[in-house]
Formats: sequence, structure tokens, C-alpha cells
Amino acid sequence: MERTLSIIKPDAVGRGLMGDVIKRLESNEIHIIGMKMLHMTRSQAEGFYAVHRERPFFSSLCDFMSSGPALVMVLEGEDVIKRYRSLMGATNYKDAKEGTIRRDFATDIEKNVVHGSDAPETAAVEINYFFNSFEIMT
Ligand code: IDP
Ligand code: MG
Repeated sequence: MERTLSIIKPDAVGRGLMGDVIKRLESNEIHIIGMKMLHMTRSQAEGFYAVHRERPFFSSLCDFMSSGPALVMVLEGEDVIKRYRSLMGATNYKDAKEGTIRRDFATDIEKNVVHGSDAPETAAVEINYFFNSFEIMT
């Protein structure tokens, strides 16, 4: 069993896509063991995406991530980090495979509906960024 952090980003919450994304998790043996809605401040978004701070899209990304409510979840399942990222599809929805969340719902390389951690180490850091132990079901 493995855990990962998922975010349904503000574009998707605003467009009423939370249910569609959650449906895909529940249909794929990915269990939601923590969930909260929050409207990140700009500095919370900057902290979350600190690894990207030198990238040209960083400022716009932080504006976007703090532009409205997001749904943050802890997911659990076998090999869930990789499996959830393959359900998400490539960062750029234009490169994402058919049937993936980003290919089906994203409108923009930045406003790409979902986040998923990319490795066990980053998953642990990202889960701790948003959740304390009382907020995760065991
Ligand atoms: P990932 O979300 O697929 O792991 P990362 O490379 O970690 O992709 O980038 C984090 C987020 O930054 C992306 O999900 C997307 O919202 C945004 N992003 C990545 N590359 C670009 C870009 O070239 N232009 C604009 N936004 C980008
Ligand atoms: Mg990433």
C-alpha cells in the first residue's frame, strides 16, 4: 500500500468537475483516506510548488493555484503514485492519452485539472504540507 497527494485544482472545482474526478478514483481501486477543500493563499501555493520556483511559469502557476478553492486529497492504494499519475495523463493535455483526466477535461497546460505527487518522497512531503495525522483515515 502506498499514499499520494491529489489536488483537484481551482479550474476543475470551478467547472464542477470534482465528481467526475472522484468517480475515476473510486472506479480504479484508489481509496480516499483524507479530503479537504481549501482556498490556498499565494504563499501557500508558492510553498507547495517551491521546486518549480525558477521556472518561467512559476508566478502564473501560483496565481492560478490561489485563485479559488481546490480539493486536496490523500489517496491510498497499491502502486497508487504511478497509477494515479497514469489516470491523470501528461502535464500538457494535448500530449495526454485518450481516456485520461487531463485529456478529457483540461483546457490549458497550466489549468490542467489535477495534481498528483510524482514519487514516494514527494508524496510524503506533500501530504504533510496539507494534512495532520488526525485528518487521515487509517
Ligand atoms: P505535473 O503536474 O504533471 O507533475 P509539473 O512539471 O510538476 O507537472 O508542473 C506543475 C504544474 O505546473 C503543472 O501541473 C501545470 O499546472 C504547470 N505547468 C507545468 N509546465 C507548464 C508550462 O510549460 N506552462 C504553464 N504551466 C505549466
Ligand atoms: Mg509535478
